Amino acid sequence: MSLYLGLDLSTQSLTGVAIDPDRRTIEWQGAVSFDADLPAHGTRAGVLANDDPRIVHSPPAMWVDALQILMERLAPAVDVSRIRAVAASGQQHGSVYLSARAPTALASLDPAQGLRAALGDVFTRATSPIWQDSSTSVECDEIRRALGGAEGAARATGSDVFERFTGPQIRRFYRTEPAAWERTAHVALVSSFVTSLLAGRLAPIDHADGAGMNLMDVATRDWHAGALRATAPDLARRLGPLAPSTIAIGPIAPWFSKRCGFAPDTLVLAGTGDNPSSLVGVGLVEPGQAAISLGTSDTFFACLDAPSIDPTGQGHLFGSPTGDWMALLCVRNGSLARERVRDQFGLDWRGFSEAIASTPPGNAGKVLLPWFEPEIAPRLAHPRVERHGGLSPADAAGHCRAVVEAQLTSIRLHSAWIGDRPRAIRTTGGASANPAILRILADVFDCPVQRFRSTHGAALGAALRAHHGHLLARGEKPRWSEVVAGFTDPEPGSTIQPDPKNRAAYDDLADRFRTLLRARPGA
Ligand code: ADP
Ligand code: XUL
Repeated sequence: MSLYLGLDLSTQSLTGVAIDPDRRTIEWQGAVSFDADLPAHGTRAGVLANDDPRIVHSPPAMWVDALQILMERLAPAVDVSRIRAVAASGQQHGSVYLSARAPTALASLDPAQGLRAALGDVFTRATSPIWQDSSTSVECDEIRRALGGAEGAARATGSDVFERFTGPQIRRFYRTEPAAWERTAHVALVSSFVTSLLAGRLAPIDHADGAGMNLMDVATRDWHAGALRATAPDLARRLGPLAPSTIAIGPIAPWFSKRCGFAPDTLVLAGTGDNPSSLVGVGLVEPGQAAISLGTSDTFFACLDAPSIDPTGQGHLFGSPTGDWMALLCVRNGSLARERVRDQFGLDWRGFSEAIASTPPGNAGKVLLPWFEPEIAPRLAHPRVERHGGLSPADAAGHCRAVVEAQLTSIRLHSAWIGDRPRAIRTTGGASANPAILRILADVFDCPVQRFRSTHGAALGAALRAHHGHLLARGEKPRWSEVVAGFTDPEPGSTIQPDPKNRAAYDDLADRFRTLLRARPGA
């Protein structure tokens, strides 16, 4: 009967998932690929080329176009009038800069026009820095100093100051383009921007995604006065208030009801980050379990009932949409590094998986350091690609295994602060469809790996949040465990058990990796 729609605006695509909670079914899944469906915007893997490899931006106008296309694909496939609520998630940290015209433009989107034309020119910055950007080291140093060093920054905002986080990105914009900053009346995150389009009004940034900005005080869940001061003048006004992830923003904008057939009272919920949304989408609504998302970035995360920060300064504390906390480790060289190795040897995913299967666990000692781009965890300002243990440049199968073993071993080492070795790891993201990768994951972590019906954990999480928020708005007291039940149960018979015979090989690899990480690059 009632349907709920979840959207995820990620690095390379916009995905939608529509669910029927009564039947516990996924009624529709669809995606708009930025490169393939919107070639006019000129992105590769969702981002714009730049002469400076540290600068990674995407055009927000492309995201507006993607939303229209997704709706055009949804409308003939699903009875849109049955959708009771919509929620969105977005790649974290990326920022959208809007003029003072934005509230009026959002409130008066003309259904006779395409969404981008209806919105008009509301951007004070034509491109949005996204999470892959690493151009703000100077700004990071300044903000870190103002917050009392790396530990002070992490205690205040949940993370040391990171290049991709929104605060340093805002500071760089304010410094390098002061006139455009002056014209900027509103700064949105990707998640709050999509939500603003859906609701036809400026939507607040939620506590979960807000924790990825180096601007939110994790103790009070309000803006941190010292961080605001260290970032840019008059920032609080431009950011607007923070809000819990569960609040309703209002009914869907008439552009969507008139043009796509949504009921005018379809509720729009607050947006959140893709990782917090995935936490719900894989069912981590109670503390004590862990998950990995193998998407454009690889992220390892867990739900916490109390805030905790990484003493090594490489991990993050974000909010969970449930109101709990989330510990997260983010690896930039995820899917794109695997694709790079795959393409280097002219393989497809099947060939890549067969190559892995043809090599022994531990790769007979062959190791690849796979950081083709600057890395987030471990924190590396420059790429670092090295072959060790006799891995020859022409060894295709050795490289396929080595890139995955290196990524997952590195995640094992850098996620140790999150807690004991997990009892099971839930998986999501595009590469979680690959059993060869999941087998290595189970062995590296020496724990069972669980798979799900959908690899779109963030979009599914958004749909589940839409259902939860709709029940709340009706005055009910929904329990998260009941909202996710039936959607986030691992696929029966799909669990991959670790092979105890491989334990020693991966303990050895972890030791070797630790030593290589301590060594000077290239030594
Ligand atoms: P995002 O983080 O942008 O939402 P996705 O979760 O959609 O990304 O994952 C996209 C990535 O999934 C692609 O870049 C691709 O490398 C990877 N992928 C898709 N299918 C497979 C597969 N069978 N094996 C390994 N990786 C895959
Ligand atoms: C998390 C991070 C990425 C983005 C893109 O800190 O930077 O995972 O959210 O998915």
